[in-house]
Amino acid sequence: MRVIDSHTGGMPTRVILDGVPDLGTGTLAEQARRLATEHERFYKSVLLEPRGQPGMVGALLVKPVSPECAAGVIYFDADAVLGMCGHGTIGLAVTLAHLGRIKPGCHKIETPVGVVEVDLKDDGTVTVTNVESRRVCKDATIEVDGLGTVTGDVAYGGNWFFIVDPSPIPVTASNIRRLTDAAIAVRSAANAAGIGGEGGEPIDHVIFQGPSDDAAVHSRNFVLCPDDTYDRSPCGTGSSARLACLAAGGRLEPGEEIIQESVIGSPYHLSYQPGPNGGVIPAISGRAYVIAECTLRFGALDPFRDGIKP
Ligand code: PYC
Repeated sequence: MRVIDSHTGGMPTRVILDGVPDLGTGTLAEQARRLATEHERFYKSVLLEPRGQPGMVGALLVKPVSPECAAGVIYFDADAVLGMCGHGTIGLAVTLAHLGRIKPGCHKIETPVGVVEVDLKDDGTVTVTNVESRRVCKDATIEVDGLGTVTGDVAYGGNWFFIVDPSPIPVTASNIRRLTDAAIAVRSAANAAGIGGEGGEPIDHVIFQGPSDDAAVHSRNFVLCPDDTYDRSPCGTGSSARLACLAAGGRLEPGEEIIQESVIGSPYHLSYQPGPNGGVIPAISGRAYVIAECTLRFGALDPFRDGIKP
């Protein structure tokens, strides 16, 4: 299986070029469901150690259903198939350019949750225009083991987020272990309380927002992913959900640009335009770098062929 690895603000993406199971026909959402239910062993084996690394997101290239799209992609982490992935889309654009499949300019990419657009600049900066994002609940209150009462917003940005602002724990790299444990507890409590999307979708990511040390930066975030790793980037879908909350709260005007940094200090430039259904259309700008081109091997005698299961 040939793959190309990149990182976006430190967050790895593995684009899979070939050697993948047949996901059949139908929409990308249907193909993503098949990947999640019928090929769990396969997709986890691509990302789990020793073949993969913590935090890594896989990007499975598929034929787009919509002919206007340059590519179709299904993202997944080591625990779940994702609706969308912002850092992965920045990594994908840089990888497709590396392969000579796209040139600088605007390109549409099809994902299970809809068509997104990438604008690849000559200097390698990529702006992702994401699917419409929205806040669905303000100030939901939950009781969390070890933290007490926690209040947060529920928002959609291509995945489902519970956003706690301000964070109960300072958002610093030295606190990553504590932040991870607290975010796992928040996600469990939110899901146990039945808090999630309008259609009953569970919370898959948790965000803690805190201040940055840099006056030019709007805020710093910590983002917990479904596989219990943290996002090294500021999380494109999480930043989209955050923009929806800022817009709904009247805290950011359309077109106004802010910088969001991750817990390790990686920046994204963010802005939005009003969406057709009352939400926002987010624009997320960042950079990615290709770091490896390799062939993955799955030896029949390898006791860790499927990866080390946590
Ligand atoms: O950038 O949207 C994102 C993302 C989701 C999970 C990891 N990164």
